[in-house]
Amino acid sequence: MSLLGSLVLIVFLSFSVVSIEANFERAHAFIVRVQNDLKPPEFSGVEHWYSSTLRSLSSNPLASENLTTIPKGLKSDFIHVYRTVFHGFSAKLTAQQVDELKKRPEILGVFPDQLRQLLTTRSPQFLGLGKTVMPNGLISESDSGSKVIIGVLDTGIWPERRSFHDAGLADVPSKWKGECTEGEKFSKKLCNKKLVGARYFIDGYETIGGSTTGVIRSARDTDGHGTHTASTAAGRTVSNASLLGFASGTAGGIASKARIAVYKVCWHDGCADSDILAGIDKAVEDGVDVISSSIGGPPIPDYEDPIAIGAFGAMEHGVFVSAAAGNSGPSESSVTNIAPWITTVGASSIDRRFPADLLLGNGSIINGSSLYNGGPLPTKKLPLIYGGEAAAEPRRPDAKLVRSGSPAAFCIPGSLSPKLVRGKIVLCDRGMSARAAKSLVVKEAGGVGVIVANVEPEGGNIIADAHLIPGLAITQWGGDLVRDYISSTKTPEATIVFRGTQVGVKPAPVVASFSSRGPSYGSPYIFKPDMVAPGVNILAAWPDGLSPTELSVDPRRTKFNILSGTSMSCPHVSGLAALLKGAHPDWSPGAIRSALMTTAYTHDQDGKPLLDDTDYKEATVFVMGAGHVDPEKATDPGLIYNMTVEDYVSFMCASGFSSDSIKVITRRRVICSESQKLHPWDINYPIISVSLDPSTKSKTRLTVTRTVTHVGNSGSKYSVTVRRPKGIAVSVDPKSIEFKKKGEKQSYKVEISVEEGGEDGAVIGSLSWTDGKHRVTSLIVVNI
Ligand SMILES: *[C@@H]1O[C@H](CO)[C@@H](O)[C@H](O)[C@H]1NC(C)=O
Ligand SMILES: *[C@@H]1O[C@H](CO)[C@@H](O)[C@H](O)[C@H]1NC(C)=O
Ligand SMILES: *[C@@H]1O[C@H](CO)[C@@H](O)[C@H](O)[C@H]1NC(C)=O
Ligand SMILES: *[C@@H]1O[C@H](CO)[C@@H](O)[C@H](O)[C@H]1NC(C)=O
Ligand SMILES: CC(=O)N[C@H]1CO[C@H](CO)[C@@H](O)[C@@H]1O
Repeated sequence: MSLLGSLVLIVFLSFSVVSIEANFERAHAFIVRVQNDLKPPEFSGVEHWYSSTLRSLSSNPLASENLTTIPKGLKSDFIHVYRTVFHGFSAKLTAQQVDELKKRPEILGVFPDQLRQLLTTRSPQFLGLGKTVMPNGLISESDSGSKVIIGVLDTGIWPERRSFHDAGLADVPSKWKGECTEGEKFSKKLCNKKLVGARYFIDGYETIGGSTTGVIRSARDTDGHGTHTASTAAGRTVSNASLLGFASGTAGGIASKARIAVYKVCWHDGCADSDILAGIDKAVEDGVDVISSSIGGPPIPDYEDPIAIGAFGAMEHGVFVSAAAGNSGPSESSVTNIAPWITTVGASSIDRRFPADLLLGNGSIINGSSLYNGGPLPTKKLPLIYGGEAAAEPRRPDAKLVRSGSPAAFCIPGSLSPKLVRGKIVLCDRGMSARAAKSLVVKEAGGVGVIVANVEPEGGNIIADAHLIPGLAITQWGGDLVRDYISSTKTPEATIVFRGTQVGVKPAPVVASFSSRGPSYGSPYIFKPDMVAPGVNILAAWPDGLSPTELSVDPRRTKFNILSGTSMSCPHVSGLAALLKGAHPDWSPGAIRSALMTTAYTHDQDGKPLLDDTDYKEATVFVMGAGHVDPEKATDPGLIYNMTVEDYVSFMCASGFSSDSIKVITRRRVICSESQKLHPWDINYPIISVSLDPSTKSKTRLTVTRTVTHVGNSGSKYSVTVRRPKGIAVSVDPKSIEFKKKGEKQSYKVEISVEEGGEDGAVIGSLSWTDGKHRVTSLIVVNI
């Protein structure tokens, strides 16, 4: 796990323990899944029934004299009641009450509420919404998603930004049933034909004990994350956008006419599951077509994850759910949001950078990146020191060399000695604190420049920041070289040259080292992330009153900011899904994902394999799923691998989920025996994955079945080509398929077997169906 990842985890753990103990003794917030069809007829509605159930529990919190411990603003027995994608409620319960509830026949599951986190890499960084992802044919075919509504679950919105104006937009689609909830600094008038709805959900967050200091009780965004993601997915086109002059040009979201509905579920300390679920529930009830959720928690089994369960309900209603994969890469199996019916998005770079060079005293030039907008440093070199050797605490006499891992090495506040740092450029290791905060620490200690160096395993993923003093970010290898240089001379010195914005950078795209990876804990047959999209250096709208570094001492204000994270890649796919839905209103969420996956590319602009900036080796299927999204091709994929609710139920049966676990997800009884004939590898997912074992005779060959739906307008004939995984034989039957009309389905079988001399590990190949015009590609992954 990355240093940043462990820091977040530590903060999260200590936070939840403290809050539960301090605020609520032993009672805690829970989400309760109820089987609604068991409601006795004497209750007029489910809420009445749930309420009666709660009041029948021993030491009911509302019935007791400790009523005062119920948080302010919690007016009823419930935190939330869920009606659409999830049946049940959330409430504050003691352990005893939970036990009592679990014994009741109608209770399908009781989940402790918890906080999840936003998935930016938290510090200002990069690039603009490049032309790389602006699909022209798709834009016109879908009318930029004008009839589509995207529900954004995030920190709210800054509605006055130009990105959210509604000039020239058609009327709000008639299916829209949502509302613009009034609140602090947010009047109903702020909604328009672009921002069609805005709600906020804070009761779960308050119950769990999240900090409410300075909180604005409305959908207004005081964090920036939600404004950024909403404008990435669906911001209007705004000319003359830039961050402090960087990445200047026209900024626009992917689906620039799609409508935005905001569900503010995230607050200062994170986002409570109970509130996220309330957001999804309302969004689907309101009539959104796409849900965009750049929020993540630890990966947990689907039937224990209320968000995965809510997303299942959304999928049943035909709503496409796209979610961020997480920023805990490059650790293996770090991917979050792993439910098979969620589209999980990893992050890659685009072809725009902000180059800055570090010139060392011995003549070496190290390439870096920066959004520093102040004056240049003198060309005459300045003294250079490593933070690890400039600690404020007394230095041990033997501490000659590099003290990596110490607070001073990371330039943590208060760790640097002003005496050692004054007038110098300071090398700080990335991690343990926000990158831009390091420049503030150096500045306060009297330093004149800062170098933020990646440490293992961040590799080549350099994130540029709008530092408060001249500063730049460099790679892990650059950092090693600078430390070597510092220890090789008595008078280390350096200077920094800033080179503005550069486009057309190669190679691009490159998968970001922070992007969370598979294999997924969920299932070896579903790949997470499913795909990658731009998530490095993304320029999008930013609220008033916040600096680009998010540091309170930073006086600069800007209408756009540059951020990185899978938080930024998720809304790219949400916007693409809106365009695809606009062009093809009858497509299911599974069809939209299939179109994005079978047309994704695994090669960069020069035709070389996509790289992973951890080590600049080839990105594997566990890092990028099917590959990088290609919007133009996705609009006309030729064939799709559709997935229905029944497909997912069969898959859960075939994967060995118990009927009870499945019932928790589906809300209805499922008898598995019927569908168990299916093997989990037969799920109609656009990547084929099997496990074979050359040493066990019965496991050296497998047959996989897939069904394709023809979505082209006229009849056509497809034939298959196979790129065999190393040491594996693949045979497809039939080898060609003819379709007479749109909507026709055909199945094919793939026999996969191990040949002599197969290697251990995962070997990867692919099969493509082509009709001369389309190319429908599925990766084949064989685990040996
Ligand atoms: C573009 O933005 C810059 C800085 O925000 C401003 O100084 C300039 O006047 C703007 N130009 C136009 C044409 O709006
Ligand atoms: C480093 O930067 C210099 C000057 O900006 C450029 O000429 C050179 O190609 C860069 N090297 C790499 C490896 O990007
Ligand atoms: C500068 O010093 C570093 C570290 O000792 C070394 O790797 C590099 O080659 C040197 N550069 C030149 C131009 O000598
Ligand atoms: C896929 O399946 C769903 C659910 O059965 C259906 O509504 C849809 O029309 C099918 N085809 C496509 C292209 O989505
Ligand atoms: C009925 C009940 O639970 N009373 C408790 C209320 O809270 C105080 C402490 O805050 C306890 O001492 C009471 O037993």
